[in-house]
Amino acid sequence: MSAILSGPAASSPRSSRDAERDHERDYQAVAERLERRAVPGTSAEDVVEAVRRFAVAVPSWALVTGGTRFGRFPGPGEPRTLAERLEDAAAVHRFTGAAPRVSLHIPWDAHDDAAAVRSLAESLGLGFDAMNSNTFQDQPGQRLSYKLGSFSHPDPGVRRQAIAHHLHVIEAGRALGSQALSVWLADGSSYPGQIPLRGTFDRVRECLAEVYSAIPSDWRLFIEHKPYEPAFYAPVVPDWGSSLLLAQSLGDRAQCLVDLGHHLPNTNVELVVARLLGAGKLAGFHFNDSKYGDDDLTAGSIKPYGLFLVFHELVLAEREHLPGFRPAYLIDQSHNLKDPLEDMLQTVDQLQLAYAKAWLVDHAALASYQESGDVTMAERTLKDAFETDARPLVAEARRRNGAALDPVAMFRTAGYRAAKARERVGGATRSSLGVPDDA
Ligand code: LRH
Ligand code: MN
Repeated sequence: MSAILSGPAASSPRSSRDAERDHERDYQAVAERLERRAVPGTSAEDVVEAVRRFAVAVPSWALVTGGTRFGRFPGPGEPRTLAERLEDAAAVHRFTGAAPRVSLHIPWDAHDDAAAVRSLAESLGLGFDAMNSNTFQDQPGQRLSYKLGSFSHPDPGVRRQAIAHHLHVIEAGRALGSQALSVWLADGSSYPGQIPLRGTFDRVRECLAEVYSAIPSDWRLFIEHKPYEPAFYAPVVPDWGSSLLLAQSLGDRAQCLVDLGHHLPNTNVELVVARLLGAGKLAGFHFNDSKYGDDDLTAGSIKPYGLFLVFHELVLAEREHLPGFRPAYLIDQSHNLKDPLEDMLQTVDQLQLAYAKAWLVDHAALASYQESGDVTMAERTLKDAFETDARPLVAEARRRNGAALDPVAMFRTAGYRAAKARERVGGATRSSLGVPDDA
């Protein structure tokens, strides 16, 4: 598979041969510069092979237009069923070579024939990553409401119902070959005095302990913190500290998942990552970007240096073979304006790029400047990697993985969306968040 356009700015489409030749020249240029730089472990070949191993899971819920409470503007040809969502997830892998797994959300991806879903996924070259539970919405016919919480709810009946839901999600995941349960709770309060701040946390710990005891021995439990929304005063799990307390109280296979958008403005997220890595409790990530709140924008679109600094902490841990280092890389975005698949392709590209740049860091020099207190040179060493144009390295990694030099260009040239628009006629696509269509 080869790109037609070389570089997003290209005004007129170029033949794939032209694009290939441009790519080879760009690759040679950066390979020559890295050779001259002669930093062990950071040659073009080293970085390309590292990026070839990088993989991220696609969230099923971001394959349709998301929307906000003010509206949703879906486009033509969006997936209407789990099968069509798997088809589109497979397209992300085909165009990028780096998205071999999909992460499902129950009941948004509820299905009654797991064997059929599993064999369809396998036929599409896809596996299943973490399963996501949902006690932040009431389902039709649900006996007890989660309006005032789930695991923290004052009514033990609601807590039991929420535990039963999680056991159901584990069963669904076991049948699909998933090995992780990811739990984000909307539990919390919007007014002072509404809930007992310690009691609700204790209830959550007790319920999570029951769920933890039910996960298969080769599974992990991911706990996701969030500083606000829909609770606008005191979420029960607002920050990494609360998540870490829970994970440490549950056991080794309970860890903390970092959704990049779940931090108050100006939070040093890479520092949070370093703390969780140091505690051996980093589950992994929900990658996205944000300017203000949980905006769920394209990763790297607002704070690319911040994303690089997160990957710098991850590559440090990977190179040190940090014990227990097995981060799950997942995307969690809500695509409101762009084509959901184009947004996903851009996202995977940005993650590959941040990872490649983190591999380019001259770690030995950085460590020596840090030890000698040479602040300027320590910072410059990081910036040198970040400011290196690693795009040809990432494109080359994709090419060697049988994917596109430029996934978005290939997606457009292939006319994937137009073909789906012709195929997928009728039957509403509904946003997972139940946002009404403005179409
Ligand atoms: C909560 C969250 C969580 C998902 C949901 C779709 O904001 O990040 O990870 O379950 O988005
Ligand atoms: Mn998330």
